[in-house]
Amino acid sequence: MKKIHIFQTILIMMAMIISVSCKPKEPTDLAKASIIPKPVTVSATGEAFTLNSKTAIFVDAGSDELTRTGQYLADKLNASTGLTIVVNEAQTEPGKGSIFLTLSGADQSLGEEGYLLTVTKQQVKLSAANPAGLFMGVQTIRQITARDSVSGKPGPFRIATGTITDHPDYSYRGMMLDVSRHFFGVEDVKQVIEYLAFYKINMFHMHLSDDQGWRIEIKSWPNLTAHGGSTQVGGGQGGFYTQEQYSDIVKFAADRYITVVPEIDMPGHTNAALSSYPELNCNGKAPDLYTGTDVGFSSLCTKKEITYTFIDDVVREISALTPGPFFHIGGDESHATKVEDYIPFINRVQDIVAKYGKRVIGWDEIALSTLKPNSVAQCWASEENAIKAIAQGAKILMSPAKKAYIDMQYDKSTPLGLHWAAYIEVDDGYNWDPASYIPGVGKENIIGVEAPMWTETITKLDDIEYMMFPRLPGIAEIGWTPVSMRNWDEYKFRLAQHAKFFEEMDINYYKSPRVPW
Ligand code: IFG
Repeated sequence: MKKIHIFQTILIMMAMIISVSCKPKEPTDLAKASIIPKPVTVSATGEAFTLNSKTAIFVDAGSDELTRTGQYLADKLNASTGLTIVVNEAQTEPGKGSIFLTLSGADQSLGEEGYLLTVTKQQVKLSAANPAGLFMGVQTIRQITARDSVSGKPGPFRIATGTITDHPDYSYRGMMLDVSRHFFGVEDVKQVIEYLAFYKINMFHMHLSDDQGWRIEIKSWPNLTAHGGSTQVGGGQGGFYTQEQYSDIVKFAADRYITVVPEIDMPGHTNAALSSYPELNCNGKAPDLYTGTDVGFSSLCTKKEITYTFIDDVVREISALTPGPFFHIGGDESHATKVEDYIPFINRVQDIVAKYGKRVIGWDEIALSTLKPNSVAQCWASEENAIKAIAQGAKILMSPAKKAYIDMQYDKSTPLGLHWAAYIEVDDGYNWDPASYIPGVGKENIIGVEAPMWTETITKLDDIEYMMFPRLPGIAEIGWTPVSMRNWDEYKFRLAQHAKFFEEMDINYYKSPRVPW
């Protein structure tokens, strides 16, 4: 055979091998999809639904809320696939090739945020008893839509067929962002909220005041932001949210079924307020603004009536802008407040918060006071305080600094963060169970988990991303998936698969050596 023929034969064989190996691997095993948080039940049927230019989303007719969720899914799928999926109102049961979001036919036992996802070759059907459940299911659809089209043009994209029945273990799955030590503008905050939605986080706690900055406009006390919001750690220009901007953040979060929890830290961590109004100080003198990172040196004057007028105005104005049930009163590290003054202060502040219809959350030191039965102690440092809190009938929000503080360095080489509590590598942040972390504090005492991001060393969105990822997905799974179904040696492979999502969302994540990327 002439050489040319041999060469041609080899070329043809190579082309065949390449075409077979490049063919997107059919994602036909739904049980192998890398979903985080891990769903409660998944059963695969071994085929695939194909998304292409004919795919359309249908939602129950007559619901702006469902149309908004449908459009959210369309926008996300179109952005990642290049398709142009549109949203229609379903007058009747949609047919072949549809993605159907509906509130009918779902089991009420799935609760507020549960959903049932049924994928066949013909249709993707997402049903839930409540709109929040549909939104949670939408995140699952985003995660199981394989984007491995190598054709270079949109589609086809596939979703493995089967059924997912899912609902969260805890009702409070949160992240806190400290916008006081360093201020972050509305767009950065919205980007963080967008990331949280992808992992079914449903609570966003904003640490709005501290020694270094007051970050929320209070119309009756304008100097809090004019003066108290004018700087930050390191002396930068700081900043603050007008009430309109705060409301914009609240709505952006609510559209993603995320509830904002505002925190005004008191009586300690109040230098910015004290510097703004001399009358709030026991000696009538306003201290300078503070741009360092010490804690525990400031205290509102718990003996002065004007202090409670101030707090009443602040709680009233912020509560009026906050649809969520919680108001966080801080209460941590009040080393400059005598305990005999701290206790009646917290008691009185709880009454003020209740007057405005909100439920108190506070760092675990508030357990020293007489907690209202529906108050929540956020456990960060003291197991003793957690026990004191539940002894009073209060609930616990689990944020142990040694496990959940995502401002902690991963290890001693991490360029950002602190390590006073611990170095927290990705497996350390995943390998714990809130319901057995503190002896005597069981699941029945716990409303959920939250990952605080303190920002003494965090100055920009890239930094937030680096410390959030890849630990935040682990916190999300701890809050959603039953501990009996959680195992680091299995989770780490799912997490590794999420690198494609981090890259697609342009997230500056830490490539931990503990994860098999
Ligand atoms: N503890 C302080 C925070 C912050 C943190 C940094 C709490 C409740 C250390 N209080 O955590 O203000 O400085 O890791």
